[in-house]
Amino acid sequence: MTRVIDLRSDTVTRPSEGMRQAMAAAEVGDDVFGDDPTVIELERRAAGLSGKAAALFLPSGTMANLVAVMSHTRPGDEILLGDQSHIFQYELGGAARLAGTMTGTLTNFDDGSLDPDQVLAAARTENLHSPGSTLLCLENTHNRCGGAAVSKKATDSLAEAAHSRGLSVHLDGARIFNAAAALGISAAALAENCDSVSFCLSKGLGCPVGSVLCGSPEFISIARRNRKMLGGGMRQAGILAAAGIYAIDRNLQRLAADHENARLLADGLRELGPFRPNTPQTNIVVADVVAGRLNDWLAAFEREGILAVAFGPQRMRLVTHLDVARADIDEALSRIQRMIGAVPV
Ligand code: TLP
Repeated sequence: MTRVIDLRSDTVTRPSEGMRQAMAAAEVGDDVFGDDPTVIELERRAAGLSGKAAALFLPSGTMANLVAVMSHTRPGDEILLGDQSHIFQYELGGAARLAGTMTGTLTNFDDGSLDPDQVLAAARTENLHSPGSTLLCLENTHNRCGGAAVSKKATDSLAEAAHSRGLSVHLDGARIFNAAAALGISAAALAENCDSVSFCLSKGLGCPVGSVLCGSPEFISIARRNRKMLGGGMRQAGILAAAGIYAIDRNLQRLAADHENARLLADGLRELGPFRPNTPQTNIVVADVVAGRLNDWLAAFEREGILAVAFGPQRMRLVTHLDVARADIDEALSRIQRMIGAVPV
């Protein structure tokens, strides 16, 4: 049987044998009572990695962002965010529906950043007629911008603009360690001027589940209440946190290999002709289909055991990760080469 090369997302990684053993052996308590030692240890490490004083373990990146928005704002406030951001595009409007905030979108540049002048122009002071803008949300790496790693300089100037108008700053750092690896800088430095940062354990780090939200102790104690309200209080969560600790110890250092594989994949796709891929900075390849129909290509990929997702009317996304080796990239490219001619263009 053809081996499936699953490039739909870095969320598809399966926990390794070592990770499963660490989970099975985890010491646990009841995290809602605050006495699960493994969760406490994961939160301590996450705080250290992000350069913040406290951290909170959550089931998903979506909940981490929602809890961050809820904890920084009051219902009726406006949050400013990029029009291509995950919070705006892919979180079912939770910021509006569940946090009661209004979204003010700013145009994302292709490099994933925003214009600090647009932040200054858009930030509103509450008055008899207008809501007040109280939060700016940033994203790094930027998913829809092809995994762009946003520089510290760009992040800092956006945070400075937001702070000058009294807004807090939340960084959706679902893949912040990919950004850190690509830029050769620590995640803590990237998030230094953001008031909170979240990151996912279940993407490039290879855990089955889990995200962490980091910030000041005061912010995290508000976030803990909001997590509980949303049903995200977990009990013997140390079993999941153990996977996170294992991933921080073993899988954080290898992300550059995924970036190298993404570059090889993009280079190979470009040479084949029907695709116009980005030049990936991290582990996300977005490729415009310039000959043939996207759905025909995706169906042909699937028949040949290559899984990718649609990312626009004529655009596909392919993501490299822990369970995809260099040899799989070569294999995927040779399978795609064999399809040329079979897919109508
Ligand atoms: N992104 C998923 C899909 O939802 C698109 C993916 O496959 O990339 N922030 C960013 C920047 C993300 O890319 C994601 C997941 C999240 C937050 C949400 O994380 P989860 O899936 O844990 O809720």
